[in-house]
Amino acid sequence: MAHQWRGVIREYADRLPVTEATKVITLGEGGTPLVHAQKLSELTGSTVYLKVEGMNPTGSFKDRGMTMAMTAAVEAGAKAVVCASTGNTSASAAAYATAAGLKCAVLVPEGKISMGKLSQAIAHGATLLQVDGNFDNCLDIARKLGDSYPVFLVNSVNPARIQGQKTGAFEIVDALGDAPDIHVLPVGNAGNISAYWKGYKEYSAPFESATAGTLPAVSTKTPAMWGFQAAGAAPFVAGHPITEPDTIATAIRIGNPASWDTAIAARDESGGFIEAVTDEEILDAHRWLSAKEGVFVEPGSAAGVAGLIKKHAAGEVPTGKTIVITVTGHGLKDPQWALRTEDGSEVQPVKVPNDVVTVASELGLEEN
Ligand code: AN7
Repeated sequence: MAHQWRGVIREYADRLPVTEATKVITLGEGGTPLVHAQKLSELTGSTVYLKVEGMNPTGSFKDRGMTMAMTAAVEAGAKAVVCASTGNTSASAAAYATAAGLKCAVLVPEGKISMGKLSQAIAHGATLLQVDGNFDNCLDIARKLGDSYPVFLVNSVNPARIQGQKTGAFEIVDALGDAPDIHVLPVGNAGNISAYWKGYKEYSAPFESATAGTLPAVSTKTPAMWGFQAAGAAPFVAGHPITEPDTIATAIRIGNPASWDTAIAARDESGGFIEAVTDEEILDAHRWLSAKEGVFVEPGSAAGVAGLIKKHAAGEVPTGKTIVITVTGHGLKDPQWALRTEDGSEVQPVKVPNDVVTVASELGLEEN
């Protein structure tokens, strides 16, 4: 009989802070495809895979953390949740709050989140407030609300979120049979790089399960973590927070990452780095993924691929290795970028009359 994936909490219950009695809030997140990236593999001479997180229920990796955060909110007896967001967290929080029967408030930077993400939060009935400020300002307010008002904070400063997101690393090791040599991903608020590193570390050593005793190590190694930020929003590259972050990749338009210390630890303990890619490099990688690999992502999600391509051009990507890149969100979140050509002009679909001969000629086809 076919096995229905049960969501990350039930699939990895013995490695998460839950018990048999926990009321699990899930939309079936996780279990996302690990796709062999043929052209990136050919380019680099390493075996490159894409962990396609756009396949989650709300179209981004945020759902892995949100199932845990919303489960924790219900366990804590919360009636309402709040988050700040560049868009994906708000979409996810809104959907999971609906599943949990909780009220949801989301704070987003005015004019700086994509239409798809805005639509999701509204569709799921969240109260959406557009703040006259950037994501970092929104997160400040959300934290203060969580501290001083009766609302439960579901941003990744809530450790439940990181617990859920670490399952991405588990799935990759389970699929490959061991950890990859290098793990590449975009870095914004830095929750995900922290979560993946936690997951890889936990899988590489015996694990004291709260419910199942000592679990044996699953992997023999851990990968080097390679993080990439947008050049206009690269506090880890600068070495300090940025007050006016700017990039077309609105998902990662973040100047003061909440998970600063854990991201630095992930970078340094793993023998990796966090570097920057320009908006043009991000858009080139976005185009590469859709046109060469068949995988449509939102611009921010392409930052990791942009970084790998840039590192390869600099001769700094080893051959013969296994490399996994997390592509974090779906292309339909922010589809307008696909309609922009390399020179920046708008793609104009060709109009034709209702006539097969003209259509065939337009397609360059000759009759058999
Ligand atoms: C597609 O939704 O911060 O480094 O508020 O949406 O864990 O923050 C989104 C971040 C990468 C960066 N890719 O991950 C939010 C938010 C996509 C994202 C990131 C985000 P983190």
